[in-house]
Amino acid sequence: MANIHILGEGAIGLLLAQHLSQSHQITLITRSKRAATYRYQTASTQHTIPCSTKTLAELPVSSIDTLIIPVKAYQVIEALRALRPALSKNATLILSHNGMVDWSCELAALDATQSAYFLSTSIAGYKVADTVHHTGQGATWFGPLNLPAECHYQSVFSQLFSTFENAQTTFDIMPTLWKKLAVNIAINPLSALEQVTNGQLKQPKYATQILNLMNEVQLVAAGTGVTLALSELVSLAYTVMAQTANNRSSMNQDLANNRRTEIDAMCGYICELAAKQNINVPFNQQLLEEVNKHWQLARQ
Ligand code: KPL
Repeated sequence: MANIHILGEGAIGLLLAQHLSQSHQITLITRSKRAATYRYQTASTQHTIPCSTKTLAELPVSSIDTLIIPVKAYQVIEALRALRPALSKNATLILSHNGMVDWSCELAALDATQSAYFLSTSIAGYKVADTVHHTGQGATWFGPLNLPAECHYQSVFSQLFSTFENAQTTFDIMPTLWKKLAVNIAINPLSALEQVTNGQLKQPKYATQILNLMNEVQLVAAGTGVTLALSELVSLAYTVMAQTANNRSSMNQDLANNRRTEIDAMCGYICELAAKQNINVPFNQQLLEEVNKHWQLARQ
């Protein structure tokens, strides 16, 4: 039984906590000290998630053996910097976020004995107060991000995630991150702007826009040396829409609750790379602008 620390108390963090608590000890790292009882709910079951909590200030130096960071894309770098001193010499670090974030400097700063992995998951859920509602399984991929992780990723996966539904390992996680990016670009901004569930995006009226978005992702990915088939991206997006049909995407929930969105790490990332490659990406550009405009208006 490992002692696993999970940063934050977001929906994905709580879903991971629920799953991992079946065979491990879970500590949630929370922003402030409070005695909360976190609950897990599906259509047929509801129970308390067995876990303890600690704030960052309560974590001794070099005390964490396994750390999962399932936070928003715009929180990842700050989290890595804040938590690095708390990692033990042989720590296992697992990143899991939507969109693309350049964490290369932070990973390079890890000790040569500390392993870093990525968990890419389209498991779906949402949180109301301290209850996480599990609404869709999606698919999960796990792979190494640095040299020490390359030796151990299969055994870390068996220890932590092999009992996850639809979970697999991959040695080369980058194409997986691109595919997840594509899925999020197909689903999140449109579902947020239209205020529809993921499943409602299967309506024919959205098909051309989704195809054009996927085409732009494919072109930009190719410019970075990642070859992806357009048909695969489109069919993946529709598979995730079906697997998470009743779910409101994270961006849908963020925009509806006037919270900052991850659009910069999704369409914004595509626009940034496209500019460097001299490629036009009007469909990603339009969604980037619309979502940001929406959020700016909500903040006023
Ligand atoms: O990752 C997701 C999100 O909401 O951010 C999907 C896969 C779209 C599930 O809702």
